[in-house]
Amino acid sequence: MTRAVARSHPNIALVKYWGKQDEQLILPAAGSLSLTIDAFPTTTEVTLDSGATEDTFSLNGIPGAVGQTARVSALLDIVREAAGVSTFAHVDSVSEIPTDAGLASSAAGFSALAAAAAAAYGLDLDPRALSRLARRGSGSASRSVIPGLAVWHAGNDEESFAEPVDGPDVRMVIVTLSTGAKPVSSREAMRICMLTSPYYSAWVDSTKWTLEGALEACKDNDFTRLGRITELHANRMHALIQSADPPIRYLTPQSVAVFDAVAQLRQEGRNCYATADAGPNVVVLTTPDDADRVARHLAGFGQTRVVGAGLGAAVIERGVAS
Ligand code: 2P0
Repeated sequence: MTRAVARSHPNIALVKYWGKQDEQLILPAAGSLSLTIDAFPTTTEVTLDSGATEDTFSLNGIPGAVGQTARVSALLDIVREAAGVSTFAHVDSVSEIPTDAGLASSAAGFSALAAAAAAAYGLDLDPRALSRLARRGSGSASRSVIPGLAVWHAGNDEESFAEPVDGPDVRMVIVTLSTGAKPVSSREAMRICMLTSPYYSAWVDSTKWTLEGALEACKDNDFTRLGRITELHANRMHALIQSADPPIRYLTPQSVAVFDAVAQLRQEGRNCYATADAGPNVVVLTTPDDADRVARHLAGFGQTRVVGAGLGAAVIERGVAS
């Protein structure tokens, strides 16, 4: 039985992905920019089993829920079709990230799965093709294939992949306020925003030029501009989310308090800007010089962890299972 093991890390978006132009192919309505981080990896083993009558999936040793397993199986179907192989597989993942805490667990999960499945089924994919494959599992997973800063392009199926971006050396302080499950999944919340918010088209249009500004800031090595854009874009995404009907709110009073504390730290001369994904936790973009001080200052709000740029998805073992 052929097997492969791959590891991948989560990414945190500086310019957010929130909305699709094609739900089937997972094509984003606009491009986005993220940092793949060097913490909370997911390690996934894919083992082909010629005797199996269906795919199986476990996460941290626990059999996946029906919906989770179906999403894993759907990605394996794409790989099987490309490889011309019909064998089912066992997929076993170990995630060091708190699932559904709003820390993009699906990005590390589906990029590790894409890399391991491609290797196990014998597909030789370059990073661009691997990013496109990971995208089919979860949009943000396209970016976790890439190390460090990555831009994920909007476009058609061929054009929509992530690739590396040069930019300033940054750190992030992850402020974990809650590890509980979020009230509405990102996928569902994006759909509700698209269908009901009067601001949705303005969000998509403005994200296009926000991304252009962020890429210019990266090119110019301009941390301050990149940071300002990061915080602005997070605030705009959460404003959009709160404008949906029924409204969705991921940020808690605690999250808002961290945003205020970050603004206060800036007034005191620290280089730091806040962002938050589909959950209450806050991530602070900062510089190598300021990271420890920012983390110390925010420790009263929750658990803090300083992270930097991490590796992209990689196969770490391959072979024949016993
Ligand atoms: C991002 N998020 O850019 C944004 C910000 C959450 C908030 O990408 O439907 O789990 O699987 O493509 O990838 C979460 O979206 O959604 C996400 P699907 P995904 O990081």
